[in-house]
Amino acid sequence: MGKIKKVLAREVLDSRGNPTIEVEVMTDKAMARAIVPSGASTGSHEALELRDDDKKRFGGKGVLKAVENVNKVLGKAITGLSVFNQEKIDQILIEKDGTDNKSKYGANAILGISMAVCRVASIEKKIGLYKYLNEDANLLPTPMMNILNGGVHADSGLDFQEFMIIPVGAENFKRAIQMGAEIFHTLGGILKEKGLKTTVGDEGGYAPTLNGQEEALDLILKAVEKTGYKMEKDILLATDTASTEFFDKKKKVYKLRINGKKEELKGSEMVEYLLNLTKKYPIISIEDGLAEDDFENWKLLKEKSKGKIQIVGDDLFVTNVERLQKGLDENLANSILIKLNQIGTVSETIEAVDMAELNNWTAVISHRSGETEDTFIADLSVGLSTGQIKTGSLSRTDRIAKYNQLIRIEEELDNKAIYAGFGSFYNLN
Ligand code: 2PG
Ligand code: MG
Repeated sequence: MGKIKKVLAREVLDSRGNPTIEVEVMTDKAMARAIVPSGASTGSHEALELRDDDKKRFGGKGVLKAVENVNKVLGKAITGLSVFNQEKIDQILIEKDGTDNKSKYGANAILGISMAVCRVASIEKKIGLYKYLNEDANLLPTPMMNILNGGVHADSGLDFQEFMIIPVGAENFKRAIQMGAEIFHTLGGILKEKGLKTTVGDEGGYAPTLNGQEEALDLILKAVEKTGYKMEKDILLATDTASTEFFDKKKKVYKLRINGKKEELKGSEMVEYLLNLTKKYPIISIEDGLAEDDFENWKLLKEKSKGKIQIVGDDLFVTNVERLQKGLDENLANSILIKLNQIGTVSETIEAVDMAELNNWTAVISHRSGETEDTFIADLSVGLSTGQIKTGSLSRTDRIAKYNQLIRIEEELDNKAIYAGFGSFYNLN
């Protein structure tokens, strides 16, 4: 029962209209498919996303090589195996590739298979994917909703990539989504009144032209209040500064606009700038406040924030247990962002979450800026009981699909469901 009969890959499109890989895994009784997402502000230590580099197709972004690797090599390597043996299948794929960063066959090719295997196994068992990951799972994650987009995800002129609201005070997940959507629409109204753009960026948040981080945060505070919610009681803020993107490696400075003025901040000044923002605004979580290899200043930020702020490593850790171990040893953060395609298999992703939790760090399941209709990460966040998910704004179906799946999961769990809320941020290490 549950033996893999066929594995089939094809090229489809992601939310930015770029090619990505979809994989189908078939058994005698069932079939499941998975689509792999793709980042824009990628860390240099991520597993390799294989692209064709054939400029005649999709500007070189085609994934036909990865598709062929699944159809001709990787699929055959796991045909006949039981879909219930996720770890063994992932191990075979890793060994078949044989490189440290999955560059032979592509992390996108490998991950597509890994996710589809996991999903078809849940279909074989006739249970939800989240339940297949853990039959006792009942924790709904607190969503971090990116309602203002900047950095490489938008043309807003904002250097910080993401400005997120977290409905910590909601009584359940469904209510959290309602709160987020109401605030998102109020913010749209405020921007319109001010004559600012209400078009959205890659993750569905507004992308108005603003003169810096403070203006963005002030607008969000105004929107929360005008909607009738209270900062700190109902809503906390988070930011992904994605600092690797504006770090000048040669000069070792962070180049960003603050209140309309171009500034160059040394690492220690960047740390001060971030800490000052947390004093002025109720920011509970800062992701990638420093560049991916600026370890010294990560350490400084962690020390100076004194366990009051969630310090999340994304480009810093790239969902990789070796990088995470360094972070644990050197006390660089207290949280890891989790992205399946940074590492390339479901098993290794679970390993990274387990390692974080074992060390009392938080783990935030995350989408990529190039997403699809696939809702795997919604189930993953519940199945792994991480209590936190970051999956974009309250517009665009590639983001909303994940929220809708979580609404369904909460309904299925009925009175067993627990919404993480404030609990996500208790006991920060
Ligand atoms: C990030 C992600 C998702 P990207 O930096 O956290 O928001 O962006 O997928 O472009 O790396
Ligand atoms: Mg990030």
